[in-house]
Amino acid sequence: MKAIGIVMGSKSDLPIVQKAMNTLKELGIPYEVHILSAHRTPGETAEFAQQCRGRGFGAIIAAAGMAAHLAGAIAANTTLPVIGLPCTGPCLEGLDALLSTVQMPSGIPVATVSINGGVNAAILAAQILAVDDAELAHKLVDHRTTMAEKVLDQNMELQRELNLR
Ligand code: RP5
Repeated sequence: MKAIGIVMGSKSDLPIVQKAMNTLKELGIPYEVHILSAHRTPGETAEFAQQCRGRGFGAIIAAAGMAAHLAGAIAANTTLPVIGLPCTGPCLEGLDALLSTVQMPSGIPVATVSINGGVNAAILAAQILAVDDAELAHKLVDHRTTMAEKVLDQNMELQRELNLR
């Protein structure tokens, strides 16, 4: 199975990235995690992106906040699918990162998930790998079934609570 490359612009993004790491782990998908910044380490970021196909990654998750250019900078240097994960910063509640990540010019796409959407970044990465991996596709179906069961259980519990009043 191919691995997922995860990059974050700063260690301060780790709590959001941790959600992606946990989800990939649950699905049994190997990953590597690095701190690389589009602005503070532009050379190393470009070098990483240029090498990531050769390193056996199937997709890249790029998490960054504020004027978030990390996902775009990676996408500019690889034809692997890049998933942008906008993170909340000290102001603007992540809207700055969302717009910086999603508004890519024509020709260099970034598949952007919701602000702080670490879980969805991992699931989307898994879905990309599952295009030609039937076992992983089954795991994703099981994951959805578990989610549905949780919702139905919560609903049953709510109905019980409401009927008690
Ligand atoms: C971005 O700037 C990082 O991705 C982070 O979300 C934000 C703030 O970085 P720090 O100042 O916390 O290192 O590049």
